[in-house]
Amino acid sequence: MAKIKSVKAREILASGGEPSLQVTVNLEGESLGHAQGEASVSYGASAGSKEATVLLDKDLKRYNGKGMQMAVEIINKIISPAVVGMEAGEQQVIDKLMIDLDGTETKSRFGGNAILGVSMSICRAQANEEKIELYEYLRKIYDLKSANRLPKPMVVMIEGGKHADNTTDLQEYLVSAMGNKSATENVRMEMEIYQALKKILKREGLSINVGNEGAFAPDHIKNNELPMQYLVEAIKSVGYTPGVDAGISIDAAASEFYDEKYNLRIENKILSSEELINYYSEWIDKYPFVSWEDMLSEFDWESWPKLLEKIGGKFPLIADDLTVTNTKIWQEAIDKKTANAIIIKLNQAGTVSETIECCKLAIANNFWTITSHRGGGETNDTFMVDLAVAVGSEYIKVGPTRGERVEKYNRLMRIEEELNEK
Ligand code: 2PG
Ligand code: MG
Repeated sequence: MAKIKSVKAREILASGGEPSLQVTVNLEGESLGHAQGEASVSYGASAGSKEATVLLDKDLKRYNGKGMQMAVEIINKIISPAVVGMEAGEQQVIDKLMIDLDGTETKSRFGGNAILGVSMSICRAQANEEKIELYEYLRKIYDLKSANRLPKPMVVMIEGGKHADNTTDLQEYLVSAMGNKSATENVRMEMEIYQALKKILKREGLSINVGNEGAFAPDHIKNNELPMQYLVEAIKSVGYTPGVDAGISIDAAASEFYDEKYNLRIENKILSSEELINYYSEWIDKYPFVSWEDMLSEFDWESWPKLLEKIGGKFPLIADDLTVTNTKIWQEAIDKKTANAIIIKLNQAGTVSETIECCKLAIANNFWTITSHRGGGETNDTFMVDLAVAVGSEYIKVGPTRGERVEKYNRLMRIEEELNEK
């Protein structure tokens, strides 16, 4: 056992060039050479309304009000004195203490960003102290029984919505690996498909500039269905079979185009929930889908069960903005037959312990977890990959290019290498 010696936070830059937080934790035990843990926190561009709060400074003279100096102060002056001296191995106790000290439903006092930064870095410090990999440590302390099956990549290939300008209304079109290939082979396949897609978009006269997540963000694409045709063509063009080697996933992030009705801007259509469900339904048997995510708004709960019924068990309907990695809301979603898979994002929950509790609820119900990156404010931290391995996520959802994204796939392949050497 080792006690926490110091906790120190600082402002860093996240992928969009705006601030985020990094936290460094040192443990006592000089003789063992001071284990240290460091973590940085990501945040989203199209966040769900019930996510843990991202505490921002609101000082308009710095970073347009998006600085995180207040969160840094809270960590250094309030959280640090409270946790220094505690056993770093008592992750659940430490997380609970921070939740109680904050005392609000959405961590609005300390900020979910502040609390999570401390939670993740303590976790890493103790894993380092025990000289085991982070995913092994998570399995150990949360008693996770998942096999050494690695998550498959779900790669954002085309992005629109809030992640790019003048492109699709739906936020993400993804290629999800299928079958039993190794993680490394899955990554290779995905990247070959990505490169093939580039050629197809060029041929179509569409831009190959990329959006927030490193996926293509073609300007002025004619409708919301075309990307799926391009993805199927791209999969085939490099010798893979759609529906066997790789399928298609969509994240509509529909809350972003909902205001009592759904506004499909690029098609000049304003649809009721029922009309949108019918619009989507025509795609069900037309494309090799692996999953659909947030096809309806988080403010349109009643319509979700209808869509789930339409899908009829052909593939899972994933909740993200709807359930925001929150065990209580996820339980409600399960009870009301609203969704049957969940996106997992550490910063939506705000502590490692709550994130894993939410995963456990999915595991107990035999539902997929899909551990995910964030849109606008991602960092180079790869904690989410270890988390996905520890809880046995079916997929990790991450963009295909840009350093902060490929870092996740590199970590996945590294874990595979380590497991193979065992
Ligand atoms: C999503 C994510 C990640 P954001 O909606 O699933 O792709 O986007 O982080 O902007 O919420
Ligand atoms: Mg989403």
